[in-house]
Amino acid sequence: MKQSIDLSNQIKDIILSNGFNSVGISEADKLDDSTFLKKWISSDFHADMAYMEDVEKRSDVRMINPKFKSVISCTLNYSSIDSKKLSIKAKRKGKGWISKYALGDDYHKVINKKLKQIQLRIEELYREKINVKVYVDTGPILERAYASKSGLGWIGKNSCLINKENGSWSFLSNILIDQELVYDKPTLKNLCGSCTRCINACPTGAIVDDKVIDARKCISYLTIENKKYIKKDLASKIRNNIFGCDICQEVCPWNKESNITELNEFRPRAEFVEPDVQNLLTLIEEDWDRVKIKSPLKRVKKDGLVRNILIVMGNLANKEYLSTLEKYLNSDNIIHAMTAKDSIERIRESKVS
Ligand code: B12
Ligand code: SF4
Ligand code: SF4
Repeated sequence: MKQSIDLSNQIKDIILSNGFNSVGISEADKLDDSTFLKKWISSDFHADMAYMEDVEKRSDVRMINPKFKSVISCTLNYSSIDSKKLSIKAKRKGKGWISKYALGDDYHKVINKKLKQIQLRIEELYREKINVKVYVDTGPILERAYASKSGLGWIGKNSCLINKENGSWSFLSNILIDQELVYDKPTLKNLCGSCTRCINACPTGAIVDDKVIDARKCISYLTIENKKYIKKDLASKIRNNIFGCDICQEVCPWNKESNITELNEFRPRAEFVEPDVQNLLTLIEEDWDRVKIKSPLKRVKKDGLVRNILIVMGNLANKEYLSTLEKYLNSDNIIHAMTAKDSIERIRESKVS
């Protein structure tokens, strides 16, 4: 037991010394949350993210490898701008919004690199060869549920993992290991209380129940994962969100005083902070090969971003955008042409939410 305590503490020290904000350890067994995931899938809330359907694997890491005994969950703060900067304020100034998590370098690469270094150091702690696997949104793991189980926070009504000290602006990642460690106590206290700010603020009504998101309505899904045409009604509710959506976290009282990350890689690129949508469109059309380097924005591809900016132009209801939108009416890209037509109508009618 003593050895296990020492090793658990040494592993935690390694992780924290690599810049992570918190770390917790839980036993690798079946998560109670599998019932919620099952229900979520059967309600079609996962839209066309078919990879989510492997419920058994996502709720029990031993399905990845039966040898795994411990799940080490880590959080890393990504908030890189003043917490007073909000998407809603940017909209009032006629500006667009790119989610805070996407302002710097792609977190998958940044965190994976850190985790690989940590993996080497953990392996060095053991005399015999051990099995270690690292994940940051890169495998079938219910990351929020494991993080909560290892005491790193509670799952809020907006379904995000919230920590008393750091709020919810943090990425989650996991290290699976075939060694028994000392397990932390789960976070049992949910500090949302009677608050419903996130539910009330969601422009599309995507938070359909406590902790339940209908991805088909979620702006984050619509602007990142979905590459299709977005119908006019739904598009008009996307507000000024060009990539992802921060609204249900911006309104959360636990994020009021969030710390700014010290990580260089997450430093915001000036062109993405409260962007002028016309300038951003020009940048993406003319300089995409440079813009996409290391950026999470490349997930939606150039065509997806252009579609999103055309939607936002319509939502900002600025008549100055009409001439730009008219140029897209004859675009070979049918989604751009349809989106531009809708946005022109919206600006002319000025019916925006
Ligand atoms: C698919 C996915 C999405 C989808 C679906 C979101 C969703 N809420 O399910 C979309 C594209 C919409 C999305 C959006 C975002 N995502 Co996302 N996403 C994921 C991914 C890949 C899987 C999530 C998942 O399994 N969803 C299925 C649902 C059922 O599971 P869950 O969200 O974990 O919810 C659990 C609880 O709510 C609980 N539960 C459900 N119902 C009930 C009811 C009761 C009574 C109880 C007790 C519990 C309970 O059970 C669920 C399973 O454990 C994870 C990475 C990962 N591998 O986990 C990242 C992840 C969740 N996303 C993340 C982020 C940052 C975002 C965005 C903030 C990005 C943005 N700014 O646009 C938004 C936030 C939107 C939101 N409010 O959730 C982070 C969250 C970090 C955090 N602190 O919570 C993760 C963990 C990625 C990472 N590695 O950091 N995402
Ligand atoms: S990310 Fe935006 S659209 Fe999705 S649930 Fe939160 S507020 Fe609603
Ligand atoms: S806004 Fe309120 S209800 Fe929503 S997650 Fe934050 S504390 Fe919980």
